[in-house]
Amino acid sequence: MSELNAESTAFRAALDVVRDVDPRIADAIAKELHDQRESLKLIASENYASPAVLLAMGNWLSDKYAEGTIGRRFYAGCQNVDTVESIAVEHAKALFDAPYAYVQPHSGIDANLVAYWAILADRVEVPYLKKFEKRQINDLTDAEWAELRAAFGNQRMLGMSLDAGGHLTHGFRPNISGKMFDQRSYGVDAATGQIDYAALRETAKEFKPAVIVGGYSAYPRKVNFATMREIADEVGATFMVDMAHFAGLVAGKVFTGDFNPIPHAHIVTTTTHKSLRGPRGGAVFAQPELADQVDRGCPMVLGGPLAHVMAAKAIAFAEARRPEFAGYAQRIVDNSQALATGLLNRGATLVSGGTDNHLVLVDVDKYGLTGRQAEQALLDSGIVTNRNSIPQDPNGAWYTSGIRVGTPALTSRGLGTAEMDQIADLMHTVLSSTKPGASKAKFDLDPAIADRVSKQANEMLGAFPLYPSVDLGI
Ligand code: DSN
Repeated sequence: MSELNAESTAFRAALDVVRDVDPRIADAIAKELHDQRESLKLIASENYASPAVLLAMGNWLSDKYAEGTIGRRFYAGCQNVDTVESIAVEHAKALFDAPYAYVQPHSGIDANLVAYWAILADRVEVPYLKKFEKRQINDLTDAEWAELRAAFGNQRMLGMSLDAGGHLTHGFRPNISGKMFDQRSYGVDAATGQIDYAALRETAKEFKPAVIVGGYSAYPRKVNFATMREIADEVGATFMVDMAHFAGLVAGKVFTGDFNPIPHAHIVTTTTHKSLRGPRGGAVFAQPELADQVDRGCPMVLGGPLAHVMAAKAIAFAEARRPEFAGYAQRIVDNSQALATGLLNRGATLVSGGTDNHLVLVDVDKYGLTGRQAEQALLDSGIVTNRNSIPQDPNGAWYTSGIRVGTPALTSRGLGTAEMDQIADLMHTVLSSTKPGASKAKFDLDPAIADRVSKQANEMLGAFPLYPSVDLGI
C-alpha cells in the first residue's frame, strides 16, 4: 500500500480520536465531506477552506482564555495567543494594506457590533460630552451611562435596503443594530438596478446620519466607495463598509481604487470564510483614530477570542497573500460573469442585468415562480442556491422573487467558465420546467427532469474532485 499523504493521515487520525468518544460525531464530520463533494454549491457566502486552515483550528489554543488585546490580557499565560494574534494581524494588515486590523470577532455580526460600538464611542467622546473626555468609557457609572445614551443623540444609520441587497446587521429590526440605530435605507435605481448615488446623497443630506454603511450580501455590482466617502464627509457621518462578501476580491486586487473600501472608509468589517476562503470568523480594519475603540471589542461586545480560529485566520491571510490568490479572485468574477451570460443567453432576467462581482441575482418572478419554489426545485435537482429578495420584491422577504447564486466555492473547486455555461443551462432547464403550485411554496417539477439534471451536475463535479488531497478511506 502506498504511503498516505500528510492531509489524509491528519484527518483520518483526527476522526479516529473523535470516533473513540462518540462515533456519531466522527461519522457526521466524514459525511459532511461526502455531502459537500456531491453538492453543486452555489451559495454566494460559502467556500471551501484549505486543509491547512481547517487543521490549524483543531488544537489546544482552544483551551486558553485571552480576553483583552495583544500584550494586555485579563488572563495570565497568553504568550502563545499573543504570538498567534500578532501574526494574524501582521498578515491581515499586509494583505489589505490597512493601518490597523482586529482579528478577534467570531463572526460578521460580531465584527459589525464591534464597529458600531467603536463608531458611537468615538463620536461621543469629544464632540458631545466634554466631561467624559478624559474618562475610560468602561469606567462610567450607571447614571453616567444614562446621560451618555441621551447624549449620543444622533444614532441615525443610513444603510442599503434589504431588498436591494443590504444585510440585517445594517440597521434592521431583527438585529440589535435596528434597535441601536434609527435606520433609513438607500436603494437602487429602478431602471438600472444599481445604486443611485444622487438619491443616496439627497437622503444623507436630509437624514443626517451618524453612520453610513456601505457593503451588501446580495448586490451584484461594484460599489464606488470613494463617492460614498465624499457623501459621508458632506454630512459629517462616519463611513463604514461591511466587505464580508467581497473581501476575497479586495484581497485579490480585483476591486481596486474607488472600489476598494480600505482607503476610503473610516472602518471596514468582514467575515473571513466567504470569498476569502478562511475559517468562519470576522475581522475589523480601521483608520488609526478608531483603533483604541475597536481594541475594546473584547470584552465590550465579544466573548474571549478564539485563539485556535485566529490561528486559522493567520493561515488564510497568509494563503491570500500568495500571488496565486489574485488569479483565484479574478476567476471568481470571470465565472460569475460567465454564469450571468449563460443565463441571459437562455432568456433569464438578472437584477441589474449582470454582475461585476462573485454573485448573480436571478429574478425568478419572470419564470412565474417565487424564490422559495425556485430554491427547492433547484435543490431537488442537485443545485444548491438560496432564495433572496430582489428590489421592490412582490413576494416579501420570506418567499422572495429571487435566487442568489455565487461562484467562490465552485471556483475553489476548479470549475471554470465552460462549466458555468453548463450550470446556466441546468438552472434554466429546471426553472423553465417548474410550474407554480397552490401556494407560494408549492410547485410542480417532473421528477425525471430533476433526476436528469442532478445526474448531469454530478457528472460535471466528478471531473473536479473536492479536497483531492484528502482520502478518508471510507
Ligand atoms: N449569511 C450570510 C449570507 O449568506 O450572505 C450573511 O450573513
